[in-house]
Amino acid sequence: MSKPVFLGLIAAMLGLGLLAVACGGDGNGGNGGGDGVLNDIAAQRGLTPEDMKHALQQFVPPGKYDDYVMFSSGGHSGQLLVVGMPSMRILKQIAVFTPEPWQGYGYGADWGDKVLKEGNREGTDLTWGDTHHPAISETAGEYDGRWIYIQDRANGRMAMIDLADLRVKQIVAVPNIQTSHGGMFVTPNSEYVHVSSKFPMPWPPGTYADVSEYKEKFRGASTWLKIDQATGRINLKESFQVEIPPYTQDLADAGKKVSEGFGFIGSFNTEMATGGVDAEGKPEPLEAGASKNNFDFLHVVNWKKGEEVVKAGKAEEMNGIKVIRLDTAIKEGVLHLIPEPKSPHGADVDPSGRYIVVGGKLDPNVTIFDFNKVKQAIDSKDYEGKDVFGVPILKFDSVVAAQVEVGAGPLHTQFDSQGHGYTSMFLASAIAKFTLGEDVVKTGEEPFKRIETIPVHYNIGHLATAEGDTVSPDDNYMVALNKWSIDRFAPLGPLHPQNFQLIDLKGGNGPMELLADMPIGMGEPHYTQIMKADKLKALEVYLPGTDALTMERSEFAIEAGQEKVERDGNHVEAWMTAQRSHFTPDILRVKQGEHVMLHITNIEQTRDATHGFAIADYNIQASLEPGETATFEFTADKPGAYNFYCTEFCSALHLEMAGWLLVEPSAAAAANP
Ligand code: RUQ
Ligand code: CUA
Repeated sequence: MSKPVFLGLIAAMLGLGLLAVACGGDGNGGNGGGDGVLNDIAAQRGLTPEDMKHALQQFVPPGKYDDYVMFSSGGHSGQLLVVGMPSMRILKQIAVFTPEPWQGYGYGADWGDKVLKEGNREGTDLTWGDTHHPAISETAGEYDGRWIYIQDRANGRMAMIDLADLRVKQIVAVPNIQTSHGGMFVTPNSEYVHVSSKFPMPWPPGTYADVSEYKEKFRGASTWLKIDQATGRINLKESFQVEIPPYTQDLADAGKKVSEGFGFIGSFNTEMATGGVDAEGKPEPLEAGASKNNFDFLHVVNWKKGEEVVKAGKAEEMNGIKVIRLDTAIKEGVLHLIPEPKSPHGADVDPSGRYIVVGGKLDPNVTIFDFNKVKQAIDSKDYEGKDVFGVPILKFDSVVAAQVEVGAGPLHTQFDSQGHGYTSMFLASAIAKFTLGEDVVKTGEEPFKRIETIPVHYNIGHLATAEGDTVSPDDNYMVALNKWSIDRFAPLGPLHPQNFQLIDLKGGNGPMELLADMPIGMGEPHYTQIMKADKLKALEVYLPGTDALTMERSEFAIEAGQEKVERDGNHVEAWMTAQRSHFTPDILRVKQGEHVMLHITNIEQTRDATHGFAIADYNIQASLEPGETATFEFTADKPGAYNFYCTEFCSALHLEMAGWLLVEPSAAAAANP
């Protein structure tokens, strides 16, 4: 909603008698006019004028679109959520790592089966993921609405979703890592999407080591996955990794503008604790061992230099990806460390690219590093020493810009375009707003100062401003992603939903104001990116005969009238069409044990004319979007007369859109029923 319209609405609302409510009058003086109606509703529902104002700020009338789309991770659901903002309505769940029946993902159609299968590391059979940090592709540091990437925190994988049709096209098991955390982020022109390991694993990968040899044998990796500019897919051959020490690598962000070409990865557990017992044999819980040091390390990775090192042939191929080994990374100046206090978590780069804000979970300050100083220190080799692996450490005092006391448990920081940072505080259940350096503060406020704090409900993890990870954030909305909801919703059993809260930023001029709660009852919606809705330019229908995986015409696509069934020995292959309200052919006769391939083209070109395809007892269910061709392949091992039907309510005769798969029992089965 544009500002003048919004202000007009508020003025109209106030004119309609809400001021009278605020003043204790009844506002019902009219003779049945609109003023009385609004006041009656407010009185009946126990709403304050503030509630009414917030409702108007968030309201999107029926049939109107939201200003923004939020792409939110679906946490343990393994999926990606699309939420409209400011209405905070879930618009869609996109299947990513977990089979999803509505979209027919992982239930027999070739698109999903191929993506899920190819995304499995050798020897694994995963059917879920923990979606964590989504990253929209960027051009010149702005979200460009082409693709979105998201990682599987649990299994060290990542997925690419094409925003042309909002379907996942590729899952990559990232080599040489087991769990993932830092990133995903894309570089400002989508050259790479980055993901790093969370917990280190024995290296070289494929070997076994006990955690008693943690320091010597375990390693992490910072992974730079090359994005194919035509398709958005990852090209592993042109990707590379940087081997990093066995600290627990944490949040990461891409340099931009002045810091373009660099990536920043926080870490904790530089103590390299593993749980179990300490050096003297006394029990030492992992979290205690990992929180002893006053400083951990922010990793500074020069990815442009990394590219050169790979080009110069100084990287080793390991499991299908080029790896810059740790000693090479040190020698070539690809990796530097900066001390960061105390059990740090978020590492976020501001829109100017100059400031890197780090939140230390056990420190009430955010620490703000100045990239200009970092660059200078690297160039002049102004080191305080090296870590135990020989990685040079920059001097904290020569690269820090400021520390700002924000409150208890600072985690993540987002930004507006006015030179403010907003930091989530898990322990304080609040967001603090502060100023960055005077070169970016546009409001005349004193630099590096806390301005205000707003409580959230409760225990916030990430937060996101509109267009928040770009070089030009919008200053209107922020969403708090709260881990706990406690008493905010009806009692739903011991497992509570999590809570998104919509906050009004008022153009960066504050005070911040809480507008709405939104329960999320599926997994932990971990992080979100919020993009202007008009950047989403999705297809309305596919071109006739499109294979949703390749986005090209399927070799199995047919037009109406070309339907056929062919047999070759034990193999039955059918080319079918789906159109309101009929499958052609609608009777398929096969013999028990035969290998069956069905190619079904939805020959519709009408918006929203989706058909489903399900066969009883065969665990087959697909969604065939207008124009799509999909293939199903199975062995007709269960004899019987099976009904197949369209699972999408597509037409008045949708219930009649059905047919038969007749599986004639084999002689042996018939003789021995
Ligand atoms: S980070 S727990 Cu996004 Cu706060 Cu992973
Ligand atoms: Cu096609 Cu229902």
